[in-house]
Amino acid sequence: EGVQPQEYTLIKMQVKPPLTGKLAALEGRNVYLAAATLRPETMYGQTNAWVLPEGQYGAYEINDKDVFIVTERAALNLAYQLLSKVPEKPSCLLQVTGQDLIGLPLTSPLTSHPVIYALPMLTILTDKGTGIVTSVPSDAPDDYMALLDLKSKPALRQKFGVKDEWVVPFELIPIINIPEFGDKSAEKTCIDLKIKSQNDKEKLAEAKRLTYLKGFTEGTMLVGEYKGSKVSEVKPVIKKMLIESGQAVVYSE
Ligand code: A2H
Repeated sequence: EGVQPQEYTLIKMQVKPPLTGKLAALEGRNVYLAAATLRPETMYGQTNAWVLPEGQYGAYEINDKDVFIVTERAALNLAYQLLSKVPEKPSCLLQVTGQDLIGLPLTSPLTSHPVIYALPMLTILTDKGTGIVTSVPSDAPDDYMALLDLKSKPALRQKFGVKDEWVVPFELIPIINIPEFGDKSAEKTCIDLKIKSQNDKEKLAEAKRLTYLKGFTEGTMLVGEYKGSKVSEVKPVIKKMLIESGQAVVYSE
């Protein structure tokens, strides 16, 4: 835990109705996987969501209609932060594991894919953000390696019940150019550093260090309404647009 609070944007990834399986009890509500991100301007490049298979999550009532699936820890923080909008002890409508969420079809803001799927990531921390992560493999080294692991290892897909069609069609979407790193900075750094898997912690930290700051200071948008603009200039604008349009909320911890 840092001394300064970190402000995240929670992206509302809606579970596409009809709600089936364990989530059938929530039919009639708007149910979202709420993913914490520091890079709202990258949402054009989402290819999937990440959940921790053995993670414990709950479906929490945020208001009359909206239900967020997050860790209990995040639900308590959210309840405290949204005060008037949620009861102080958020009501948990349903408890689920990450494994229960794998394969859920989602609609998420800005991405060019009409539907994306919830998939397993083994390195998710349950004491950070909401325990749900949105995946932008073009620009996030962790996302690139976790998706490559699933694409290249049929046994891994089988272990978690991941169907090929939730993974195979989802190619990287070039969304930001960084002069030194090209249009898919995460892929380039993972290849350059010879990163083997999502568990290659030290090298992934180095890849993130290399791309994160440069993406912000030197990146240019390749897609969307702000195509051609600097990332540093449009990041706050895109964040504000997502929040004002009800597609995201602010979350601090
Ligand atoms: B970022 P920080 Cl394109 N466990 O979003 C592991 N990782 C988590 C997490 C958790 N519980 N909660 C959030 N994250 C990820 C986009 C992105 C992110 C891009 C590039 C870099 C990047 C798409 N994934 O983060 O430790 C989320 O991934 C690089 C650090 O609080 C979130 O932003 O600094 C970021 O880690 C927050 O990490």
